Amino acid sequence: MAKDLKSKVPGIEPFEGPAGGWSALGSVARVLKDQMAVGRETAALRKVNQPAGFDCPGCAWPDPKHTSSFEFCENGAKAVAWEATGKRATPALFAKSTVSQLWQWTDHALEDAGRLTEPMAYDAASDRYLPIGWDEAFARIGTALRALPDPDMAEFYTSGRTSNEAAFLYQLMVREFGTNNFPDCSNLCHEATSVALPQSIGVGKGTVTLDDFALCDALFSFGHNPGTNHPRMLSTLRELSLRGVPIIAVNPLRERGLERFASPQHPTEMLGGQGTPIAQTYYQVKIGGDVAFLKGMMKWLVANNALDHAFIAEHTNGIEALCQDLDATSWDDIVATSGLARDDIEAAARVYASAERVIVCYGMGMTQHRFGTRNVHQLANLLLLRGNIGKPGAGIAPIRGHSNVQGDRTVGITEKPTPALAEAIRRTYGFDVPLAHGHDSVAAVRAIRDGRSRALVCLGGNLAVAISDPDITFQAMRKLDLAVHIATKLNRSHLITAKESILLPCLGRTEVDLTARGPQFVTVEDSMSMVHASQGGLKPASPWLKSEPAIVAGIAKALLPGSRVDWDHLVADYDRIRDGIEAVFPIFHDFNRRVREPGGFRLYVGASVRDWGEGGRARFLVSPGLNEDLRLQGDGVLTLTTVRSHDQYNTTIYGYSDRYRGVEGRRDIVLISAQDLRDRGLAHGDRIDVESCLESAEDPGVRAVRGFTAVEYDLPRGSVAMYFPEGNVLVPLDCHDAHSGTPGYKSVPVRIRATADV
Ligand SMILES: Nc1nc2c(c(=O)[nH]1)N[C@H]1C(S)=C(S)[C@@H](COP(=O)(O)OP(=O)(O)OC[C@H]3O[C@@H](n4cnc5c(=O)[nH]c(N)nc54)[C@H](O)[C@@H]3O)O[C@H]1N2
Ligand SMILES: Nc1nc2c(c(=O)[nH]1)N[C@H]1C(S)=C(S)[C@@H](COP(=O)(O)OP(=O)(O)OC[C@H]3O[C@@H](n4cnc5c(=O)[nH]c(N)nc54)[C@H](O)[C@@H]3O)O[C@H]1N2
Ligand SMILES: [Mo]
Repeated sequence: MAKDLKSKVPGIEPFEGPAGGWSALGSVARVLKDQMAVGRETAALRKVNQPAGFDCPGCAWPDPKHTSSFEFCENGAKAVAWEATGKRATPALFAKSTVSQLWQWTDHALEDAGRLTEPMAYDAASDRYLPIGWDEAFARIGTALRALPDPDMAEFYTSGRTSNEAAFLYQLMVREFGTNNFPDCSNLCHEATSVALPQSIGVGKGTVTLDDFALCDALFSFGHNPGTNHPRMLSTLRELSLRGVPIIAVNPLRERGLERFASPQHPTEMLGGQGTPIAQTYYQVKIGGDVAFLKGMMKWLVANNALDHAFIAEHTNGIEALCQDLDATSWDDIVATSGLARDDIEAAARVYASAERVIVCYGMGMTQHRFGTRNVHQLANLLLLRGNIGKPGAGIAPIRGHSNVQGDRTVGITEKPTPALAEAIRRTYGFDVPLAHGHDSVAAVRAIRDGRSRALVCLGGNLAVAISDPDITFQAMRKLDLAVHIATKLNRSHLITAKESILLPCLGRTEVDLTARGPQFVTVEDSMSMVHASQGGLKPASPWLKSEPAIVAGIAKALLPGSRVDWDHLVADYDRIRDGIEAVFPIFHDFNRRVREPGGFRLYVGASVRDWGEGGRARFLVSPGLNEDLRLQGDGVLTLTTVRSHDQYNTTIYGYSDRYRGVEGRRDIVLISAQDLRDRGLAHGDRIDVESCLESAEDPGVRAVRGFTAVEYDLPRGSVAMYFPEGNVLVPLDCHDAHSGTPGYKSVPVRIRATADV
């Protein structure tokens, strides 16, 4: 598209540079200046991902072993600056502004108020949050929870920045209380992975380590945006590219980080301007067209006898059914659904077949669909066809989001406890664990909507904004008896007040966590099952903050007067919590010793060594068709995906610059192809309304976003994109993957028309 056309719309100007480079350095300098605590933050930055430092809260991409030089990362620097900020949201702020006034602030402004400094409780009479002592806060929470007729009427949310230690204590408290209601951010994220991969390969985690990337000879990237969401991965991709390894990107949007990267670690590249090319081939698949693309590749492999027959015979079940399904799938349908030519898909299959060791990476573009689980099954099928799981240099790599989202699940945050977990907790702590399955995130919000749940406790996060259908969700949460938020910063969920609402401010990763027995460290697990220690060094943002483990223990003591757990003993010394984790989860054997080794240790992942779990074999799983629900749409319907901008961390809006996509100073846009604009008689820059075509039996009504600006963009015809969370109003709660509950944020059928002048 012509540059002059683009510049006519305010804030829209194509970005020609590489990912990384000087623009990334400039952006970090700006955020440091804006957060007004340069000394504190730059001290913090020197400790990111160092052997004796703290784990970067930015993402779950692993660290190279024994990192010795600071690995520059724009995303990480922003996440650290945002937490280590000099700004404070003190009681004075809450005295000045009522909750109704704060509600009018933008999401950016709310968090930009700075770190929460004291426990606060909502006072309905004055519509204000007022300071409250810790003991009083814990007592009120305990009383309100115990007043519920049934523990299953409370929901306990976890966001994935929480450490293993805090998460373990939290699930212990909740289970002793008597429920498995554990909605968590993973339900909104990689749940499709956690459901699909155990069915395919016996374990719900990735099978590769960072070392495998040095050995692979082809890499496929499906539906993730490393330049923005896991920038440290770009160093790995750059090395592959320089080694001549083909990188194949499959993504409806041409993401700059997958195109080219200038590494700030390499001064010569910074001088050169355009950086290192990343993807050898870029397939702009239609939104939701990945299964078609994958089936096309697999059809070619079968037709050309490019399978690893020995591996298939020894290690797998189900090949016949897969071949029948591929036979029954026509190339015409594959081409129509993927939006790609047969020759191109076959070319991708040839690259795949000529490599001995292939890694497939994927993110939210695969999981956040009504058919997320089916997407992940097909990725596993592709790898299994050539024995690309369980050997060096090959495997599957789900790219996790939050820095400890994987660890939280490993240490027991799950609404579906196994009998083995229940038994291990009973043996270790002497109480019976409920076995009935609890609520995931969508089920929790539905229960709140229907009045079946009356209390919500959140260990971090911003559930109301992160989940689908905010209009329904906000209204529902206002009817709660109790809302508790353990948080570092103020966000919109905190302003949705219940009869009793309590805000508990906690220490962040960057800060010293001191108990009577000395400074403590916590542990986290990255995307590749590496567990390591994280210890902050900064002075806490306020003297009243408590650590997450201490807050959980405080609530537990108030909630469970006759508890079988000695909470004070555990939180005095986190080694004791880790001993508990090891007692309940044998894969953590020798935890306290192994985590003290530089770089930590890797948890056992069976599929990495071709141990396929129950049944002894990996399974080809068939899902007939090509996600036909995408095509039941009628005339003029487009498929909308919701993505992160370059200047946000989930619901945390750092600023309004989506640099690599050429968007500055705004978020109220819809990216749409020239052809789709023309078909509707629209032009670049027109104001448009987006209406959801998803009907909800549970919550009928029109879901729409009005007055956004159409931005002509290089996208496949029929595919449009806007930002998360602005797009969440278009997704009804009951629009989710049937198997994993993951909301279909990435394939919403919508209609677009010009905004009517009023
Ligand atoms: N700076 C920053 N870092 C982050 C986060 C953040 O918000 N900001 N969030 C963290 C979290 S919790 C997570 S889960 C990860 C998320 O990291 P990503 O998985 O990269 O998340 P998204 O921004 O949602 O981007 C999804 C990508 O999928 C593509 N896509 C959309 N629909 C489809 C489709 O149908 N098919 C295919 N093949 N591709 C599609 C989009 O174009 C986009 O490039 O990042 C983590 N890291
Ligand atoms: N439409 C659409 N919706 C989506 C997505 C999408 O791609 N599209 N992505 C989904 C995904 S992948 C995810 S993971 C969810 C994210 O959902 P959440 O994890 O619930 O949301 P976050 O925005 O990460 O949470 C931000 C808040 O966490 C708190 N916080 C930050 N650090 C800490 C800490 O160290 N301790 C504690 N206790 N609190 C802390 C701060 O108060 C901050 O306001 O959103 C989901 N929603
Ligand atoms: Mo996520």
